[in-house]
Amino acid sequence: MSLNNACSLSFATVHSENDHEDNTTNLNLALDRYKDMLTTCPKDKGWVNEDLYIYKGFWHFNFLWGVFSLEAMMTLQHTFQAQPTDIYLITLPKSGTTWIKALAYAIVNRERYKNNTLSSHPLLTYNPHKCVPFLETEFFGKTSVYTDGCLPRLLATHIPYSSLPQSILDSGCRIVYMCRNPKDVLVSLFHFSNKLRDKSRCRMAFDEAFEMFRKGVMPYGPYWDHVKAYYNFSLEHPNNILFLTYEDMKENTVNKVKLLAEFLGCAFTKEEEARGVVDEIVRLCSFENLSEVNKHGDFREGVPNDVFFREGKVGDWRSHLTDEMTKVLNQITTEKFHGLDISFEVGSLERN
Ligand code: PAP
Repeated sequence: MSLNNACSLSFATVHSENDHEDNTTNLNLALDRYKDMLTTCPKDKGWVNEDLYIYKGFWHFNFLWGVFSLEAMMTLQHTFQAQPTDIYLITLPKSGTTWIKALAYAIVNRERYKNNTLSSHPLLTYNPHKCVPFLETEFFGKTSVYTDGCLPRLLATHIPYSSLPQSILDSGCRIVYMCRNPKDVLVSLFHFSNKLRDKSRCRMAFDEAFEMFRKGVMPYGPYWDHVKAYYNFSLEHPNNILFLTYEDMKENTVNKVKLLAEFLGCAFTKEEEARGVVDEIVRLCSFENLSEVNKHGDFREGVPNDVFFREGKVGDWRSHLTDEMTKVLNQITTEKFHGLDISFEVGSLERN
């Protein structure tokens, strides 16, 4: 990969120029089914302001941030053309999305900003979510915003494995999956949701949040099914997908950042390491730095930049969950992850 061509805030058309007729037919059928489904499928009032709907066993927004996100996801399944050079950052919400976006963006674009990191790096001005768009919301429907034709395309998504556009799986592109201890995901989602709730909707109690999470009701959840499907995919395709945990990234940031760069095809050279480039990227993307940069302003209407930065710690669940709640979530995790080498103890993913 040539770092000189790395991508800055790059969007390109979602629709392939050679959209096949079959795809159009399949898409129309899927969208018809979707319209029927919306009237009958299980739905839940959700965590923030939007209802969640079940699609293929996972909970989804129908409408989010100005996009019909379920419809967008279905459309993407039939029309999106991944490229072998693409990089996809996949997470469940509250699992380290903002951080991994910042890190991947800084790594892939480091040549571009090497002379002005301290003053005008985009991450010192823009929320990482602006630098790396979400496939299903920010990217969908855009045709030429920020198009500068550079490669690789760096995109993020929360879409579950079973609904990922097939072209992403077939293209052989790189996927980074980051997951986090479910108990910390629950706590993070609880605070995030309460901050974003409309004034007309009262704050959610932690008991209520726990109950929803336990039942699997969270955007793009159930948590366990999302993680497990990508974990299994990573076992089958170890060269295409890097499976990371937030906990490991937190504990071994420098090593994991080097590993990430290597996986993304742009390993740090000895000379870069000696110049302190790795440390600089770690500092640039640190919670301390990014939370300061994003103290003010809005990511979009009703979504302040600072809502993506709260504590940035491992283990905050200890100050929220009762012993009984801990027992219940531990038990579900043990059962669901039985036979899988997934643990949120630091250093547990030795194969990485
Ligand atoms: P999203 O899916 O809505 O984008 P996401 O970024 O995955 O959210 O998760 C937010 C969590 O990551 C927050 O965790 P907390 O609520 O437990 O504090 C947030 O503080 C944390 N976070 C954001 N940026 C960073 C960072 N640079 N380093 C470490 N943690 C971070």
